[in-house]
Amino acid sequence: MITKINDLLGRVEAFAPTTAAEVEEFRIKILGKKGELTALMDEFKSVPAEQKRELGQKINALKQAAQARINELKATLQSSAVKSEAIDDMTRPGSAEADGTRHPISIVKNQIVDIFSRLGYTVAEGPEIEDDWHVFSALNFPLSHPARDMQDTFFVEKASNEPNVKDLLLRTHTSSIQVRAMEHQKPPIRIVCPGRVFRNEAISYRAHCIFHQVEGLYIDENVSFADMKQSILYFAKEMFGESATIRMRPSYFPFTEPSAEVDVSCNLCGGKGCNVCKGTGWLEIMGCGMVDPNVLEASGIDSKKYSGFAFGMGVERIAMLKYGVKDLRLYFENDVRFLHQFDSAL
Ligand code: 2U9
Repeated sequence: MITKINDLLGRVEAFAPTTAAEVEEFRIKILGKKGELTALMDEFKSVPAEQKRELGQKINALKQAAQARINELKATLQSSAVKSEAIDDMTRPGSAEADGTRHPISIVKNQIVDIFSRLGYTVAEGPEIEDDWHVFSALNFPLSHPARDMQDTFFVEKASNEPNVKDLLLRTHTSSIQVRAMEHQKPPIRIVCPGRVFRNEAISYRAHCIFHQVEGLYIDENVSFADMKQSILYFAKEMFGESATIRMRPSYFPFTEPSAEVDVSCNLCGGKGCNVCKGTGWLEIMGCGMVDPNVLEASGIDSKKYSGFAFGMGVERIAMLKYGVKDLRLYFENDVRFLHQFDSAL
């Protein structure tokens, strides 16, 4: 019996298969119910008692060695099979990955910027974390204005009690970019300022605490309200179609005087009145006005020599009107089923 055990051990150690199927065949032959090792175990039952200890140990060692060898061979042959399959055919085409598409807010932001760049505006950008001066004081906001309140604006906690460290906040509009431009440039200034803004608002289908604006500023000698009206009409026609018309309603902003809200004729009903324009035939698209002389002076521009106009619009709102999106939160969820519906070419 000892010869049979040693012989089987030798064959297990020398076994060198090339496929996993050969290993399985070998396993059945040795360890299977009718296999050689099972037969040896049966034979072991009738060996004399004084040989049982030595032979029992040898059979156990053989069983363990056979099992370990078979497991090892299975693992190596399976992983090399996967590898050889992977490099099987170098000319096989790869699996197609779906292309991403540009986010609708980026598409519309780029369209707005492109339209104004055709009127000679250049793009200016600025920091999202700002100071009180560039967001409020330089823009003629009175100290009691509600926007300066914690309820409406996100303030950044100071890391130290240094009296010289300015109060920092997340910009509530991109107007701070225009203030910085006026501080560093002499007129003529003709800029569009796209960017993210932050307001402490409860999130709903029509409001979010983060949104995107594009604002514009044009300062030179003799810039008039008529120049502003014509520039905005050009924008409305480029954005909403040649048949678009605009109307202006008087409004109030601390940084412009006079100020106006701009409506565009509803492109869905052609001005007749529908549920999108709530029966009025008009859709509000932006605010605008002549830059308040106080604002020009605060940034070192002579308000006797120069005048200018400014405008501001929410990109989400323009995109909602253009694409008929009813819930603003969709822009922030990044669900590809929503995002893939917009043109990726822009
Ligand atoms: C400077 C001077 C004037 C920017 C302007 C508006 C009117 C306006 C809102 C539209 C919807 C913001 O996104 S919104 O909530 N904006 O109505 N913004 S005039 O006026 C400026 C900016 C900078 C130095």
